[in-house]
Order: sequence, then C-alpha cells, then structure tokens
Amino acid sequence: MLRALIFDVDGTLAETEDLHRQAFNRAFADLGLSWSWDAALYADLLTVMGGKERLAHYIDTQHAAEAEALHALAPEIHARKTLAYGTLVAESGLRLRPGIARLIREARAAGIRLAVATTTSRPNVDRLLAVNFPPDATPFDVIAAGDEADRKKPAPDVFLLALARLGIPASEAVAFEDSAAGIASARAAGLPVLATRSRYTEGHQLDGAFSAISDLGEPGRPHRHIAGREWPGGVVDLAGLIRWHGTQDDQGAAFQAIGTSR
Ligand code: XBP
Ligand code: MG
Repeated sequence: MLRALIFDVDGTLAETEDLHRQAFNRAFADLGLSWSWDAALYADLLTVMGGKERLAHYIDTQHAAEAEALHALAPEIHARKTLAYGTLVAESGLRLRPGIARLIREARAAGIRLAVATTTSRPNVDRLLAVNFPPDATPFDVIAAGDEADRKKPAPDVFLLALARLGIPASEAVAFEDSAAGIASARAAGLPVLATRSRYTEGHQLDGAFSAISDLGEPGRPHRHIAGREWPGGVVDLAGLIRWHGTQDDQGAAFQAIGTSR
C-alpha cells in the first residue's frame, strides 16, 4: 500500500541549481576570489553531490597549488554561499516545478505522508519552502537533508534516513528524483523512482527509474514522456500513482526499472 511520497529538492521540487551556481559566484566575489562558475562548468561540477564536496573537488582539480589555504577558506565560502542562496531564492520567489504543488495537495488530502530527502543543506530547504508555503503550513512530515546523512547521494543514506523517520518500508513509498545520482541513491534504498528530468540533468541517463518524464504535468499542460511508465493525459496524479503502486510486487522486489539512455 502506498503510504508516502519522498521528494528530492534541487531540480525536483524546483529548478534551483542555477541559483546555487549564482550563490557560489557571489560568495567567491565576496571573498575576493576571481572564480566564476558558468553553467557549463557547473553542469560538470554537479557530478559531485553536495556543495561542500563540489567546492573541495573544484579546489583540488583547478587550484591544487593553493589547495591547503583554499580548503581552510572553504567553510567560509560555503557559509556565504548558503546565505547568498537564501537571498536569491527569496528575491526570485522561486516557484515549484509543474505538478509538485498539485500532487502535494492531493497527497495531503488523501492522508499520504510527504518527505524530503536531499543532499542540499537544510537552510536551503527551509528557504525554498518559505517562498512556496505559508509559514505554519509546510506540507512535509519529514525532512532529511545535507549533512544529517553520513554519505551524500548516490549513497542511499538520506533516503534511508527519510524512511526511518517516516517509520515505513521502502515498499510503501515512491521517490521523486531528477538526477542519475539521486535515482541511484533512492534505488539503493529500495525505493521505486519517478524521474523528472531537470535543466541541469538533461544529459543524465535516468536508468533505474520506472518512469522518466519532463515534469509531473498539469491538466491541460501535459509533460513530455521520456521512457517507462506513461501517464494518462501526460499528468502524474495521486490516483495514477496508487494504481501503479498497487500493481507492483509488494514484497519489496525490484520494481520494473528502465534504461533510458535518452
Ligand atoms: C543537490 C545538491 C546540493 C546542491 C547545493 O541536492 O547536490 O549539493 O547542489 O546545495 P539534491 P549545498 O538534488 O539532493 O536536492 O551547497 O547546500 O550542498
Ligand atoms: Mg536533485
């Protein structure tokens, strides 16, 4: 029986990654570093999950000669980046991706629990929710974020943490992801994954998802189907998810995953 929906944040709930990129650039400028990450470089750096880990990787690969001093500065860089990101989210009033608010409403109305499982830092989650939901009505029962998990995606840790906090087995939930690492993480936690490709994951293979689509769609605004399960009218709604989930092996066996390579 489907009891919970577990959402990734960056790229899944909202198209946030370019704001993360801009926030990093603001932090670099604040600290007098001449670095500027353009979209192409950031897309490459996104293969490293976790902003702190991404920054360390950049230092080690692009500024090895000054790595020791730069690693000492990295916590300050990331702290300023997180503050800058919060300002950018608030200034932009960044909206949720198509279908997310609708599916959240449907799930809440049906008593299906909602969780977040994300690599991003908790303040970033709070800022995104603050611009999309009233202060006393954030819809998530559980938020598992950033450094709460021992290992970042593609390790399963953050999805396992969300499941533990929900108190349910993976067979009673569906995960929503946008990236190859996120799909791998959710699958490693035993979860079926619905993949909604995002701007920064256009080039990702979405293998392991049971359905790959451009977004959740809205009535009259169908999504683009990429691979795997198709959804009537190009819209993923709770009724369709419950129908699909009811046809799956409820012994926790691997759900019908797909190779997308598209
Ligand atoms: C995406 C990430 C995060 C963000 C940056 O997380 O990998 O690191 O890019 O946020 P997810 P931080 O897709 O799991 O939501 O700098 O706070 O890590
Ligand atoms: Mg993501």
